Amino acid sequence: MKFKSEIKPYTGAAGGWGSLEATTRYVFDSKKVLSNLRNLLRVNKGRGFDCPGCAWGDDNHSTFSFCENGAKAVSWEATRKAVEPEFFARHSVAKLREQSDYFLEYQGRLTHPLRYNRITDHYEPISWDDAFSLIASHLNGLENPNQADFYTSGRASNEASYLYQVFGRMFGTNNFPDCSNMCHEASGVGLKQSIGVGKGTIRLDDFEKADAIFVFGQNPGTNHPRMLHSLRHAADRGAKVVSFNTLRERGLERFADPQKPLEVVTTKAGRISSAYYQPNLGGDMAAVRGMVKALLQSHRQRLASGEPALFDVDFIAEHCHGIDDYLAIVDETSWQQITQQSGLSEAEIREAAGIYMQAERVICTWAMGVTQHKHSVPTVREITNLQLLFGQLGKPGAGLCPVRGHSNVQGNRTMGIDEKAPKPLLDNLERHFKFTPPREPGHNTVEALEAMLRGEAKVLIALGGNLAAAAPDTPRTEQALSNCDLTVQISTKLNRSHLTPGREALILPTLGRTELDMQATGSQFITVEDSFSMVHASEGVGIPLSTEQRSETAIVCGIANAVLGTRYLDWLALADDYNLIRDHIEATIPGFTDFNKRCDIKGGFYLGSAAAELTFNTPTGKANFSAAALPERVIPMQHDNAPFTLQTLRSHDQYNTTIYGLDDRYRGVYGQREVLFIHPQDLADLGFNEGELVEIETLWDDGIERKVSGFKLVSYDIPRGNLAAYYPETNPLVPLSSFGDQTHTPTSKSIPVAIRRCEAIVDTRRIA
Ligand SMILES: Nc1nc2c(c(=O)[nH]1)N[C@H]1C(S)=C(S)[C@@H](COP(=O)(O)OP(=O)(O)OC[C@H]3O[C@@H](n4cnc5c(=O)[nH]c(N)nc54)[C@H](O)[C@@H]3O)O[C@H]1N2
Ligand SMILES: Nc1nc2c(c(=O)[nH]1)N[C@H]1C(S)=C(S)[C@@H](COP(=O)(O)OP(=O)(O)OC[C@H]3O[C@@H](n4cnc5c(=O)[nH]c(N)nc54)[C@H](O)[C@@H]3O)O[C@H]1N2
Ligand SMILES: [Mo]
Repeated sequence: MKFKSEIKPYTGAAGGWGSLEATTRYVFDSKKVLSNLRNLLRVNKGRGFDCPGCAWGDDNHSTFSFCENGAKAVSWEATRKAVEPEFFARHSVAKLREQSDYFLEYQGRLTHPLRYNRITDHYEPISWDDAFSLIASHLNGLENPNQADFYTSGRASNEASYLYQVFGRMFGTNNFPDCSNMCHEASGVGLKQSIGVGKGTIRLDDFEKADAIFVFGQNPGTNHPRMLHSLRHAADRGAKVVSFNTLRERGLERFADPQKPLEVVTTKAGRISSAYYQPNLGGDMAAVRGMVKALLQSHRQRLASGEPALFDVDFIAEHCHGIDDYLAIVDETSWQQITQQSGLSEAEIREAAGIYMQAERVICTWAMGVTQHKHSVPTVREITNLQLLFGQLGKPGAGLCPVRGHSNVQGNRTMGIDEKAPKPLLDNLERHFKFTPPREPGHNTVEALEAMLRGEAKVLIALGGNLAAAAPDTPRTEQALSNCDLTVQISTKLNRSHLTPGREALILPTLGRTELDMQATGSQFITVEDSFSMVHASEGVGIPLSTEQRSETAIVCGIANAVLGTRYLDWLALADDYNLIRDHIEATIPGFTDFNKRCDIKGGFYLGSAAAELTFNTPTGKANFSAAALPERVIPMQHDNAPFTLQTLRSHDQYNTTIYGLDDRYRGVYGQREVLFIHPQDLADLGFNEGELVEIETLWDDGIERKVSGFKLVSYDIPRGNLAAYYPETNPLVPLSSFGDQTHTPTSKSIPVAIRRCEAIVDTRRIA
């Protein structure tokens, strides 16, 4: 395949023609056009299947409820291309390692269980029974169950992830590292401390009632395209959408609705953001603190002149704890520190505060621009502080909304994929299944990798995902995986993690969510939970490519049966009938009463949120203000001054480590991924030209060299001193030892770096 690489600014709106054209191009590229389209039409409809794209909710009213990137995800899964055993006979693992992630993905679906042969360096077919026995012999041979790690990526269904954690705990460990550890961990931790529940408080239709929506550190045009509909409709009826984003993101500026044909034809595009602020990387806590400082001043002025209070003093008195300490720290925080850290002027921050104050009902949303920093927990809590001051909880059109990533990552946590399992969950499992679950916390993702590096963790089982490419510090992550005695990847597609096998390794091919899941009692459906705590059923329709592929649920049951036998549970009976699994969920997880019956409710059922009902399950029984000082510096530093801070983000043509294509249309990048966005004046000061190639080096004092080279400079609307480049290519730059306080989330959005010109660059990887 040949790619023409060019950089040209995108002038259209997000959504619109470009979006439709790209969707159909992707669908028609794949060989099974008709069934692909039929699949698309059923996404999120009736029972149908849940879009494996993102965790945004469904409104259930538009006829075409899919977005361009959901369409890509579906058609990518529905490809009829297959990587069969002959492919692995032809290519050694060493040879495959020379290929790009794009090449690996493009080979198609995995169809047979495979076992790595260390002597030949090739994967070879293995029967399912032999694969399960191999896993059992490794796991049962460990000195201690904590030598095993059970990773989960957020696509796994409620049923599969529930059984997976039950199995892991019966086996004896709480080692459940998951993608959430690298993602929204800070939202869970921060919200739990502030409002007693680690989830958002709003529902999808709250967007129809909000007067203002503040969007922090998020790029919905690419990553949650269906959110653009909500933002666009809100903007159309006069609500203010205020964006805080380090980059100018096209999708936050204008959006044409591809689901309204007329609009597409006329290319009329609605403006989304009424105000757009570009803080420094990591500057959001300071920005919000500044807004509160300005609002506090108005509040006091009002009180002094006998006017009604600006803050919701009744709400604060009745529902909140810690207001005095918080306001004291706001008073202590200087404007100088606020403007220096946020990179925004006092005037800009006062303007944002002005918009906030005019709105009766406010929603705050956020994603990775907030959660992947060292001080992400206090940042999430600062956003919560702002909302609490104005009583923006427990009323329609208002609240807190961390916008999740993977389509079922929130459900995974609800189902107990949690290395720090809450006591009530363990108590319930103990009571219901009559075993003694381990009580000490297990490994999160960074701790699991460290344990593998030290040789303490010996077996890794991965229920989806691509740890080798998704985790930080690539060479060390790869070393960690290779150190294992056994790595097991339950996957749909070939990826980098298969190419860093442990001493022994298995690839177990699984069905995707769009596919028919036929078991002994008939076709099965699974359930998922979206960002708005809505649980709904999802049933695939596509005919699986191979009879050897198994559902994730069946694979988990097969492993558990081989390892534990029927001592606690008849695992194979559960795999035959997922209703039985849902009965166990009902018996052990709060909120799932009548689970099987409620799966028939169209659009799903709401799990409820205590905080949204103003019940705060915190130790104080109230919503807690957080009186944290601003961090000493916004980026984690070991050197005194790094010239630049780098964020690593997603392009339009990727789903995390899955690379669909090499374009990033809204940012005007075509046919390439190794680009570095930089402010034009920084470029000029360095004496570099646009298009020149540079080497990027992390400044971190642990004696390890971290560099990537051959990145093309692209001048961009970004604050000075800030840079941006795509993940996963830049993961070699993120130190494993640089993570968020209280979260262990790699600081993927704030890496201290230097750049220098690199002369010749030899690209050894081939595209296709
Ligand atoms: N198509 C598609 N959809 C996806 C995914 C995908 O890869 N592709 N991934 C899924 C997953 S797992 C997740 S977690 C979500 C991710 O969704 P996002 O969080 O939107 O993903 P990123 O690309 O990491 O974008 C981060 C955004 O925050 C901005 N930003 C970065 N740092 C800062 C900061 O310090 N302050 C502010 N104010 N802004 C900042 C960046 O400029 C960028 O716009 O999307 C999900 N949906
Ligand atoms: N530098 C940097 N690093 C990051 C981030 C960042 O912004 N910057 N973001 C982080 C975030 S937010 C996340 S969530 C993680 C993502 O980390 P992961 O969830 O581990 O990675 P993915 O790329 O989503 O996993 C893709 C693989 O999952 C498998 N797969 C796809 N669908 C299915 C399915 O239905 N079942 C099963 N069993 N397997 C399936 C395929 O084999 C595919 O190759 O990466 C994190 N890493
Ligand atoms: Mo994520």
